[in-house]
Amino acid sequence: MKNVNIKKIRKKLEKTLDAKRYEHTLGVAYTAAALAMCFQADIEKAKVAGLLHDCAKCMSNEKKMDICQKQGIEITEMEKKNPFLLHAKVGRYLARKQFHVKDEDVLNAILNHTTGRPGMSRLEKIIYIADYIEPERKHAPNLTQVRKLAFRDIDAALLQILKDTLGYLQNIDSPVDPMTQETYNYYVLNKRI
Ligand code: DGI
Ligand code: FE
Ligand code: FE
Repeated sequence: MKNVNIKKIRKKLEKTLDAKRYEHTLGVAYTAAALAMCFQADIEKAKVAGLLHDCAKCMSNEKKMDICQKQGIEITEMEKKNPFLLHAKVGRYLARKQFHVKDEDVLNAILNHTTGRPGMSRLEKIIYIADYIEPERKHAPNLTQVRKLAFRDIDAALLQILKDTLGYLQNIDSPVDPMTQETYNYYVLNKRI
């Protein structure tokens, strides 16, 4: 990837993210790289997308909303009520503007890492899954099985994570973003796409 210096990205993130988020970020980057090796995806893109997926996570809600307003990024009703969801959209924006990422697949992987989307690319699936299974994650249901499954059957792992995420959100009575529901519905019907 041209214009992208992984070391520089890491240094910058170490300054802007809190310690816990930075550790999570490194975990996602090397888990994504391992998944890319396993499924013959671009390892460098996996690392960059993994590093940058949460680059807007430690920004205040006000700042995220402000960036969206100034940049003409649409804020949905769901995002207005749950502004943390915006870290994906704002993350994509920062990846392009501050980290000079031009690759659309990497930018999409950042944009869709929280809710997923119907018809995800290989790289988008890798980041979505790596975010869920990276070594620092401790509390997700079925984590041991999903970690093993991810390296054997990426699509089965994706569906399991979507299912467990919806179950978790229902359990804690948290509103479900229409995109999260749509993604699940899509992959239940299209198990191997
Ligand atoms: O940023 P991270 O914590 O690393 O991971 P993430 O961006 O995937 O966010 C994880 C949280 O997002 C997890 O607790 C599940 C939640 N989430 C995913 N889809 C939805 C959602 N939360 C709400 N309220 N609605 C959703 O549709
Ligand atoms: Fe995130
Ligand atoms: Fe994350």
